Amino acid sequence: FRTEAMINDALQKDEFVAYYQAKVDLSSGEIIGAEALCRWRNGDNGFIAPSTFIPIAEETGQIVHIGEVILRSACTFAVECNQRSGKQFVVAVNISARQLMYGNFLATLLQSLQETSCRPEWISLEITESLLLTDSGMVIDTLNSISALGIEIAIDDFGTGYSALSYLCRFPISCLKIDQSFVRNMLEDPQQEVLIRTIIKMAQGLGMKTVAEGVETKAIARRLRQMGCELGQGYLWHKPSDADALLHRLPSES
Ligand code: G
Ligand code: G
Ligand code: MN
Ligand code: NA
Repeated sequence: FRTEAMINDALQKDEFVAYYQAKVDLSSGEIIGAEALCRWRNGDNGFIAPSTFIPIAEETGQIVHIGEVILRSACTFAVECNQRSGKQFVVAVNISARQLMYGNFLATLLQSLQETSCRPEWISLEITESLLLTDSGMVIDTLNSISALGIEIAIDDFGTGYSALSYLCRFPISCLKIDQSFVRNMLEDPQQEVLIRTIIKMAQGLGMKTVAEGVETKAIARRLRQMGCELGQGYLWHKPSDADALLHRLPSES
């Protein structure tokens, strides 16, 4: 299988890099964190988007190794951002089911934190609803251990999966990321707005935060803030960039 061999080759050549997209506090407009997004820097083909290789890497199990690279980069970046800004800055890492179920994820996580001197509170994890469908005791145990370390767990693309809402109470979830498909047309489509309003209400009732994804206009950001959404992410503020470009946008403490 050609792509599997190419991914192995890329792992060997260190071609997987983390890009970062800012997360913004909708009340203050400040950048308070970032999401790590994997990019494949391929010599012949330029940048290859995750949608083309992540699904394959999940099938082959190579996502475990790619994930380790991204997690390590995210920890290093979190330390740099916290040092520069002097305020808590949280870097979110996407974790797929395969990583949690087949890698020794907790050990990998602890090792990355330790070797980079990153505090657990500086990292958060984004998981998908489909992971919670597995309902395995092992997944719940691992997520509980991660949460006990002080690492927040968010549901990515919330509202687009198939799982029951009851999982929100069974797993240690502290944040819902509202999928960009709801956000994009919210000002033109009253029904989308109702969905967003309801997600925010539910999150508030359960003591969870909300992050809106795919925010591209000031009008949308303003409306989301009025609705009680805490955080936003989108091209309005920042397109995913390399670590240095985002680091230098942060106000420096000294
Ligand atoms: O940045 P971009 O829109 O290309 O990312 C598309 C999707 O790829 C993200 O929403 C996320 O679900 C997935 N993705 C990006 N980086 C990672 C990663 O490091 N690990 C995993 N498991 N998925 C990622
Ligand atoms: O983790 P997740 O699959 O949600 O990753 C978000 C994806 O959405 C990334 O690939 C990122 O490049 C993309 N993205 C982030 N902000 C915006 C935005 O404002 N508009 C659009 N169209 N895409 C965005
Ligand atoms: Mn994500
Ligand atoms: Na998402």
